Amino acid sequence: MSANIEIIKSNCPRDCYDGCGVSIEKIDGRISRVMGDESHPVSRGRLCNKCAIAYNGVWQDEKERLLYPLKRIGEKGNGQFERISWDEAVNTITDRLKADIAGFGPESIIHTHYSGTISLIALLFPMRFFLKLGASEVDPDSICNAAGHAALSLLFGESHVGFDPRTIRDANCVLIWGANPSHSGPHSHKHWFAASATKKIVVDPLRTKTARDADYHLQLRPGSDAALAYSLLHVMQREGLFDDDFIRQYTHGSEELLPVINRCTPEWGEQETGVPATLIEAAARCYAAGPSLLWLGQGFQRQLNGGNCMRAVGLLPAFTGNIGKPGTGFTYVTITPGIAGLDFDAMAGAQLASAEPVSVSHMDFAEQLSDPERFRSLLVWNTNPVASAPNQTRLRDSLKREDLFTVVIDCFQTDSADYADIILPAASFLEFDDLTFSYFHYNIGVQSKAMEPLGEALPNQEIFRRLAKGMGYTEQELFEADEDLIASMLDQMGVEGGFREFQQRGWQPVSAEPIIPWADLQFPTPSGRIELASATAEGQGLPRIPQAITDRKADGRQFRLITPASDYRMNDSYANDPTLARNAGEAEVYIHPQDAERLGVGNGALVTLSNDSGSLRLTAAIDEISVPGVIVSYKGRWPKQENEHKNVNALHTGQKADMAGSTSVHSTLVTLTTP
Ligand SMILES: Nc1nc2c(c(=O)[nH]1)N[C@H]1C(S)=C(S)[C@@H](COP(=O)(O)OP(=O)(O)OC[C@H]3O[C@@H](n4cnc5c(=O)[nH]c(N)nc54)[C@H](O)[C@@H]3O)O[C@H]1N2
Ligand SMILES: Nc1nc2c(c(=O)[nH]1)N[C@H]1C(S)=C(S)[C@@H](COP(=O)(O)OP(=O)(O)OC[C@H]3O[C@@H](n4cnc5c(=O)[nH]c(N)nc54)[C@H](O)[C@@H]3O)O[C@H]1N2
Ligand code: SF4
Ligand SMILES: [Mo]
Repeated sequence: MSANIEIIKSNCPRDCYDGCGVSIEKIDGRISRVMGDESHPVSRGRLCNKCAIAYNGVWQDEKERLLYPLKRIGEKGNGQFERISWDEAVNTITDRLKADIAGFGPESIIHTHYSGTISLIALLFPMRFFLKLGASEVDPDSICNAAGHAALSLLFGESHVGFDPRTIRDANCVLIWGANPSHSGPHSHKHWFAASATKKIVVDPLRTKTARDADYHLQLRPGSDAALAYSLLHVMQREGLFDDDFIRQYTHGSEELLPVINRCTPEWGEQETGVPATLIEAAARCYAAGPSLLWLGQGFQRQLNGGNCMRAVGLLPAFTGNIGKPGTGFTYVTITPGIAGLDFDAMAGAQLASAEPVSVSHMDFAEQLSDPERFRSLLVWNTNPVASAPNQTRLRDSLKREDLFTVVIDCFQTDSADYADIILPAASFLEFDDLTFSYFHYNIGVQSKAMEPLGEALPNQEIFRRLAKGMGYTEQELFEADEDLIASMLDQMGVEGGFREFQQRGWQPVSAEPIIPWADLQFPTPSGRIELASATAEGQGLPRIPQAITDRKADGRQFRLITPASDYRMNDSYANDPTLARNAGEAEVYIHPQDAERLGVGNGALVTLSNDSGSLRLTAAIDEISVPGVIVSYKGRWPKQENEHKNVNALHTGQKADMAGSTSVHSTLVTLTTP
């Protein structure tokens, strides 16, 4: 008898620039392989080397997945649990939440969440529950990209609308500033960036694969981005490369910046940034000649002056008129469904909020959670803060509080789940229908159910429907069915034919022809122009104009530790996959040969990094990826899989960037000692 082979199209809902098309092969009703969708323009038939392994590994492995609701039976943190029913779990949680509300108010309940999945319903629907509840929230973007959003909003009035990558066909130059798509968006790197015939400039303190594939690599010292941006502007102005008409008509406040631009010669820039003046000149000419695309990474705003850096780099398109025309513009974190017409606020239940929720930065979370007067209950979903958040040691101490009631919702038994009173098992993206998007390219897609949820796992949205029922809520938005949510979102985004038909296609661009954002050159700022100088900034206690400043340099005893996206890890998702763990090897720190020689550290030696937040032992890898004074270790390990049950976030101090209470993780300073 011949086997019955079926192919189901889906898309990857990880927090990744690529948003790959997925093809799920089923033989006789069982998933035999999860692969890349050959028709998808970004992934072109391949998943990344992380998901190709984990989607065929731990995601389908009953021994690795959370299967049932669990209640804690041991000490907090030691991971001993016993199975309970969904009814018992829901009742235990809602009884506690009701008691907290009655005794201490809804703000005493806090939830933390991020982008474990970004499929739209699983990402947004749970917010309805929390807004109705009136719970406090850990500001999600403060762990990732909040400073950049705040900075771009000051300049352009909006930060979620980026260039359409298809317009690279009209560009002569692509400038990637502080992103490393060779890791963080590997298909976009390969097919969009490396394969393009445009001139390529990369600004990164590390010699990443993205940097190696560029014509010009400006290997600046971390935190010197604003100085570099100003010296690029100096060269452009000196050589008559500014678009004076554009500046006059569409920008506000340029005259306030000119004296600074005049001062910032490329020779000064070389001193401040370490980038040779001749390279600054060449890059300035290349970008200003245009049409040029500017990819603003999330990496470079994770610095103490990250907001200022983003404001300064955002000046480049404004002074050169590289915006609003084919082959120009910038991208940061583009919310494609929003461009297609999706009302995010309504999906996330904004109408259910009776007051603005109390918001706490991730940078303050560990400390504030230690206060019993402030927070009584914690719900963790779509995130694993013990692995990803700052102040790891402090956070663990707070999570150990006996009087804190903690619920963790995840697909896997993470380090954070080990501290839960109740664990709820989340269904994976293979197990329910939804819609997906990318925050780089202009496609939206389906997420297709290809198997029954393992054990008694449920999608986030169903979990929150059950909790809403347990709370006695009656608003219909809290119970809307997936089919209706999907139909409504497709309708808003103008996708024709319904979900089943969309599943046959798998994905589609939000428009047949590339979209040119800001073509009308109207910007949603107070002046309607690009605000180079900003009264709004001043009102927020920030400088009116971006400052030409540089972060302190590491002083010879201290190192600047950068912990960016790893090729082997997707944040801290599925780090429990044994094949991936083998491929990732042991945790290493990359040290420049000059520093290694000075300190007498050999390849493979154990070194200890320490600062006020903690210490971490890592294996030294002597490598020229960085500049002297800068060391690198990749993010995404599960503490419990490491020797000391810690990862790099034991060193993340939680010091805030200059804007939006955002992370400064790439500004981390450490001392390095040998045992
Ligand atoms: N040192 C250092 N630390 C960093 C960073 C850095 O650059 N350096 N980067 C920061 C950044 S940018 C980010 S975004 C954060 C990310 O940090 P996290 O939010 O912790 O990481 P994720 O891997 O996105 O997702 C977390 C969890 O979501 C779970 N999950 C997946 N699908 C579902 C689902 O459908 N439902 C539920 N309930 N859970 C699901 C996964 O199993 C995983 O455990 O880390 C930050 N931490
Ligand atoms: N494989 C993989 N892909 C991922 C993730 C992952 O963990 N693994 N995480 C996802 C998430 S949540 C996010 S937010 C994105 C992040 O992806 P990116 O936006 O690429 O950000 P990072 O990886 O943090 O850092 C990118 C680059 O910024 C550089 N950088 C650090 N400090 C500075 C500086 O001071 N100036 C400049 N110019 N550059 C600097 C780093 O050296 C690094 O090469 O990736 C997503 N994609
Ligand atoms: S994590 Fe990114 S690169 Fe990997 S399959 Fe998903 S979308 Fe593609
Ligand atoms: Mo992120």
